[in-house]
Amino acid sequence: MGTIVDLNSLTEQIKVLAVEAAGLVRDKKLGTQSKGPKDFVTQVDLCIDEFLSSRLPSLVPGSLVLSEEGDDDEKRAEYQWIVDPIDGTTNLIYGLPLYAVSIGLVKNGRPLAGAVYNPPSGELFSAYQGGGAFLNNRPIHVNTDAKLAETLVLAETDPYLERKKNFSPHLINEVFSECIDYRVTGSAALDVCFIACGRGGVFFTQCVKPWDYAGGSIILLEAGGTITQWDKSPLPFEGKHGILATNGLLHAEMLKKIEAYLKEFGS
Ligand code: 2AM
Ligand code: CA
Repeated sequence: MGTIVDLNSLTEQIKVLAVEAAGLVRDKKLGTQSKGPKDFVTQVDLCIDEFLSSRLPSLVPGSLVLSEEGDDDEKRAEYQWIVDPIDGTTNLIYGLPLYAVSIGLVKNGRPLAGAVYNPPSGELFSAYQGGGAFLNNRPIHVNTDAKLAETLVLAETDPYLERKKNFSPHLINEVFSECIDYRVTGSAALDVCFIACGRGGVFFTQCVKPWDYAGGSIILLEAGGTITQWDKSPLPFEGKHGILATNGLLHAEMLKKIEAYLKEFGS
């Protein structure tokens, strides 16, 4: 028989762990290192990673942790924690208050529960399957913007991609000519949560990895939104790919735009 999990109490526990993890490193020296072109990690990321990797598995028997800062050869399990100790590390380094501790629980490749915590604001987003989505324990919903021309768009710029293969700035430009305006927060996890609570109607980016959206995806779905890859296929929770997160109403219009854009410029 499979493991039976009480998602309500589990989500309360991961909310506590996300806040506790952020508290552990409040006065820690950053100790910034480079992981690759325009891609950084700090001692804060590593310290939170160590804490969450040691605490999460005991919450669900047999579960394993996949973390941005963990081992590459992490094994897969029925219940998988997908963790970004700090999403928005470049913001943390520059003192911009847009970064988050993100914890997602996925069962056989489907999102079950998540918590995303932004320490500077104290905003804690959370959800579990079937339980609704919350910001600091108050219910949240996507907005009702029904046209691209009538919404605010969030996007990331994918600076670590090779310039010639990076379509994001061009697509942003294309969308910008139509929407009210766009914003780049620097944290994909927060972008997804911001769509969940109506702070924009659309979020897209060309290249993310599972830890960037695992926590936020269930929060957006429970808030009434839609999240897929750029070709409309479901999120794989592995590899790297584009994502489109919307209030649901704008998904088809954006998919069409992405498809047309890639046909013209994308190869
Ligand atoms: P990070 O801060 O955890 O690295 C900013 O453009 C967004 O993209 C952030 O969510 C950031 O997450 C993520 N990001 C940064 N480097 C990345 C990479 N090499 N591949 C995929 N996503 C990345
Ligand atoms: Ca990270």
